Amino acid sequence: MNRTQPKRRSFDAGSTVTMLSNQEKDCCSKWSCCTRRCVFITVGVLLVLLGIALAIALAVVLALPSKTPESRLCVTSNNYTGFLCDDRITCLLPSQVCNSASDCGNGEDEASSICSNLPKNLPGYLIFRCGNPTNWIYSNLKCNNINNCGDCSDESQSHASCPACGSQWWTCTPVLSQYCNCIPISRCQNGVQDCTDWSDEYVCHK
Ligand SMILES: [Ca+2]
Ligand SMILES: [Ca+2]
Ligand SMILES: [Ca+2]
Repeated sequence: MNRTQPKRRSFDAGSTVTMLSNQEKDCCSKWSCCTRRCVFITVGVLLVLLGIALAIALAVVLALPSKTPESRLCVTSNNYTGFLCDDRITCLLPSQVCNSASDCGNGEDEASSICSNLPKNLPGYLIFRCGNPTNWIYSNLKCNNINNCGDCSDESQSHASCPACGSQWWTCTPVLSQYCNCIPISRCQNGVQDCTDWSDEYVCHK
């Protein structure tokens, strides 16, 4: 006796999956019926896009030139605060900067970025403000016993904190306005009055 097996309803897994995927695709455009899988996909895509945006922003920031100028402060062989050339070795005296002579290998000591509006664009450590603040001198000319400011404020103890005249100088009130508190000892007993009290000719000995 032939028994007829009841026909089973075929189940096409592939078509079912395809059908569900299409439903999910439709759901992705409708938030109200969005499936959990759809949410995960959407969040994942957003995170990837955010990561790309952050990477681009970081690359742009790193590619930008630093706005902080590189320090050129250095100390010269005779202990003046100076200007460091691009070679990171040569240290110029302040008075060698913006003096119309190229002293650094690449001429960076005469660059218009620092020399175009003196002394405004010069680093502050290269200049000294005189008693009259509209006047200025290069800082290495302070306390050199020469009247560079014109009012001797660059040689005064009170304004410039200068030490006493050194051993190669004779302390007196000079006749010549180029000196302030002393004269070079080489001018003692030279037959010319250099001190108002004549001490350079009668007291000082070379
Ligand atoms: Ca120069
Ligand atoms: Ca001086
Ligand atoms: Ca003299």
